[in-house]
Amino acid sequence: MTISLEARTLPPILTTPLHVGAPNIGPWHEFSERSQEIFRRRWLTNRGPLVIELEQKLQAYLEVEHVVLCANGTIALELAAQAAGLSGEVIVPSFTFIASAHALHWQGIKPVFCDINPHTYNIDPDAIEALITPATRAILGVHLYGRPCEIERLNQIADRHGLSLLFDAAHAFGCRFQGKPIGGNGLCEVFSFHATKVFNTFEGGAVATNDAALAEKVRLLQNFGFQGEDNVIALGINGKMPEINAAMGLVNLEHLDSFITVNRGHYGVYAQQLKPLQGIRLIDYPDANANNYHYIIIDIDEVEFGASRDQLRDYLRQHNVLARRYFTPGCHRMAPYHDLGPWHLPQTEAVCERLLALPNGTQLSAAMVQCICDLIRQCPRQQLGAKQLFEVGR
Ligand code: T4K
Repeated sequence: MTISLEARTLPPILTTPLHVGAPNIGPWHEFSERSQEIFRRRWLTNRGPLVIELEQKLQAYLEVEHVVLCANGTIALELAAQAAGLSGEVIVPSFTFIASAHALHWQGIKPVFCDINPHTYNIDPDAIEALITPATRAILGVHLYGRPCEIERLNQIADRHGLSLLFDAAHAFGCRFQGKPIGGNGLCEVFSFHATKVFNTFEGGAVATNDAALAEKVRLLQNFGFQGEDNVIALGINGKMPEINAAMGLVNLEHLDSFITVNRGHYGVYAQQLKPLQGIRLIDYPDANANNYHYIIIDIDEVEFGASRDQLRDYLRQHNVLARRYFTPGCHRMAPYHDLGPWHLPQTEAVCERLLALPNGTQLSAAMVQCICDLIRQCPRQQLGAKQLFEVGR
């Protein structure tokens, strides 16, 4: 039996497109004041006072000794890899944004893709040791959706095999692990402050570390390798953050708590509204590790829900809800990595078919979240079971 549920007329509040990743932005007048300072000083980039101020504030916020602001998260990952002296092979999950792999490969390192734990969506510590070869130099864990990796187990594996441990913490700004902010684990943790992140500097990123030598090396490499005014001592690049980006960061940092509060409120509405829907599971953020609630990720069981992830995505897009398939396909299926295989990543393959990211953030009101959930409920489905018919009829 096929039952099609007709969508209601589009509610007026969903008449403009809702993006996943619409930026959270502090008040214009605060940014304008900071920008005027930059104009007055005529100091635009190359570690100006606003970059220094933001680095200091981030060190305090992240409870780490060193934060080096960078032009973006990808270049921050590259700088971290080079400063750490990595080469050969680095073990990394395939289920992540492509930049985690690209940053390594741009450094001439082969990313060796590891499967994920399907319950956490993070790198599976049980799958790592089988991938270690004489060429392996490090593990790059990714705290996907801000949910911390199994940090202690990764530490143990890295110690046992003499590997470096680094983290791609692009999603995890404002998140905590066992009461401590994400930022101080492993050799370093790397953040993205791209427009779409919970905390943005337009574009931007940072290497956070408690290792003074590593921080110094990252600073050297992000400024062409200059020591002093005219002496280059290493193969560097331009990876610096301009002042205007730091101005945005200083404003947004003041308002970060309110952004997270809004995210958390919306997450609560999603959780309540989606709970009765069979076949849809909102990924959870256990209280033990504070999260920034920035990612609203649903895991769709196609058989139970009666529509596939892609059918639901298409339906939502028709109604101005621009849901995203973060992160499909896995990195291993894309260029240039599919040619570096074969890869055996059954959990990654399965999860790639099921997850969908929904809008969140200060662009939304609770009523809009409610409308998105209504749309999900109204998505045309096949072979509705008795329980679903009951839910739909409520
Ligand atoms: N590691 C991980 C795990 C990452 O997720 C990322 C970045 C990185 C490393 C690298 O960090 P960065 O070098 O980027 O600092 C987006 C972002 O560009 C990327 O930063 C992010 N992860 C990734 C998850 O998402 P796209 O290609 O999906 O972006 P795009 O342009 O489609 O934007 C996403 C949505 O946001 C769109 O639907 C529109 C909306 N949007 C976007 C921008 C830029 C806005 O509403 N306003 C905006 O200004 O990659």
